[in-house]
Amino acid sequence: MMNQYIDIHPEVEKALKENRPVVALESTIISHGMPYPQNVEMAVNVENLIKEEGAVPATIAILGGRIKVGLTHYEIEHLAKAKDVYKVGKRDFAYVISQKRNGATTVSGTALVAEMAGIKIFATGGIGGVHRGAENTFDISRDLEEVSQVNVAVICAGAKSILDLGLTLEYLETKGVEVIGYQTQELPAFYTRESGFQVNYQLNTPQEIAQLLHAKWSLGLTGGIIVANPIPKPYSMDSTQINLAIEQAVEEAKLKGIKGNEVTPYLLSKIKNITEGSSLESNIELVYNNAKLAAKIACSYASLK
Ligand code: PSU
Ligand code: MN
Repeated sequence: MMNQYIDIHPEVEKALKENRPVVALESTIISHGMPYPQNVEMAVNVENLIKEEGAVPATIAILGGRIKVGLTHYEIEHLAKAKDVYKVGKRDFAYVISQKRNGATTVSGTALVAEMAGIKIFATGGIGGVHRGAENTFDISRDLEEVSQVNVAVICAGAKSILDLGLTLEYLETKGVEVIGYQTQELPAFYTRESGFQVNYQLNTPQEIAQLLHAKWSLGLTGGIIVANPIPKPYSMDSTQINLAIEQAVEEAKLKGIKGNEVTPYLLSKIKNITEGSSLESNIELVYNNAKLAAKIACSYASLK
């Protein structure tokens, strides 16, 4: 046992020992990103898709003060239903653990635990970033800082335009995080395949992404990368419609004085209501798409070592 506060699921531990591919998954998306019961269905399906690709899923969360790397179905169900779940990034771990509470890890929290466990590949929906108006609010997600510090590749569908995508790219550049477009030169914006912004580099196969990771980490260039994987065409939303919904949600959050770590969950649920649920369907499909790509990258990476 590498740390007295961490429980690694036996299947995950075995895979890690044998250098077999493992994909980390976050839990904020379950507890604070989607409503019940769609959240459980999504979480279970994602794990199955990763297994079908030949990798081992490891959903990460805190239960009763224990960091769990790999959850049982019962634990996923509990996390999806419970109301007393903290949203956990770096600053929240010590409190939630020492007080024996439940916590759902964000991209930053999950990346941190993945690093502790030795998991290199992590699939999610979207990452946090620099919020619009950050020049006044200083609201910049811990996700960016954490990804720049841990040796973990994050596979996502880009970032939502609830964020300032231009500033988010600048921040990542400062931190030395490369943004790789999977089969695209344009940064996808979560619900849509286009954003008007360019990625740093386009790569077209999981093998090439695994080779990039190998080169980066073999050279001792610490930190993660972002793989931006566009939402599949049949589920991508109309830009005008989704951007109107986002504008409206951002405006309402401002009027209501929503702040800090409540901003992102508030915006997500508002956007879902405004689009009458169609944003939720898109959100779920893009997570599946990212999980499959992440598993393929993990398999390629494992074969390189
Ligand atoms: N984007 C989504 N769904 C989510 C999140 C982001 O489309 O559930 C979650 C992720 O866990 C991400 C977190 O790490 O929100 C970022 O929150 P904040 O902006 O407070 O850093
Ligand atoms: Mn924030």
